[in-house]
Amino acid sequence: MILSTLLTVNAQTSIELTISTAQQSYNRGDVVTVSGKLLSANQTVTGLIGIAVVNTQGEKLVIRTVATGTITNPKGAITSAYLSDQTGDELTSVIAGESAYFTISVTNTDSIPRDLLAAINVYDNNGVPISSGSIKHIAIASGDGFTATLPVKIPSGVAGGSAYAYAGLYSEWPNQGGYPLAPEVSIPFTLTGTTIGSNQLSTSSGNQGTYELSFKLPNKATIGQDTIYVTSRFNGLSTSNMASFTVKQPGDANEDGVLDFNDLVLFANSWIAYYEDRPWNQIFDFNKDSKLDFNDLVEFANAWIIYYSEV
Ligand SMILES: [Ca+2]
Ligand SMILES: [Ca+2]
Repeated sequence: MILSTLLTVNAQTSIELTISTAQQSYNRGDVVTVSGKLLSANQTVTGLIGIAVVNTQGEKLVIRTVATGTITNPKGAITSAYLSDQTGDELTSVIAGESAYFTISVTNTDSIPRDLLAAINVYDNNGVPISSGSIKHIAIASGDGFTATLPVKIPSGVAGGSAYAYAGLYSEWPNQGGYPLAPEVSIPFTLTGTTIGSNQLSTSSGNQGTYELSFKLPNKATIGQDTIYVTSRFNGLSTSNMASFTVKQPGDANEDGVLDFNDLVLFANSWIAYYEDRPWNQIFDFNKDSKLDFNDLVEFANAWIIYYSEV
């Protein structure tokens, strides 16, 4: 009797987080879109989703929080977050190739002591995640918090113009079972000293229990498998899920992770085959129009230039 009651309660409070990506494999430079739903007892609910994307070398590319609706009682708060100098004085722009500093103040608004991990994830004007920084303090008492100035290295050669950093607050890294404690705070700033980008910014959205996040893979993203970790906590229950996608080098027809003369030979062979109406390698159909023509040659040349550029 008691057992069956417990089982009923568990079924009613079950929590689930779904995740999917638009594609299973992406080329370097492609826009990746991650989406899913937060479900409690099979109904979509409002909560915070922590998202971490880790590449095949274990490096964190993305660390973000997306809400699936309007959050009313978070367990923590980011009371301020801004671009600053080393001493915490506010700035509006940073030069590519130099260190940036972000000053972030966080509070434990829960009734119990909590570990607080504050993270900054910086994106360039093309929506490419370029850098991150973090700090963790353990056992922060209820109502207490801290302020920290986090150094973040901004690589040279990133896309300049309007850029964003996102400040997040977690119980631990989402790829280590942590969940978000507060809605993320976006920090607009100007990135100078580099070529202006295409203003194709990273986007995130969430409503009615759903979430979506998009970002652009770096042109020099590590080839291999990236793993996406998503986590949430709803009504005292934690949940997590994961998915993965493969990162490929565009034009790498022999799939050895390198773009070189061997791939150029395969391109030439496909070109001849296409015009002789024989089977050809679809990997070279960059614009996905089922033709192999000048447009694809231009794309192949672009991939070649990017592959052999310094940044
Ligand atoms: Ca190759
Ligand atoms: Ca084509």
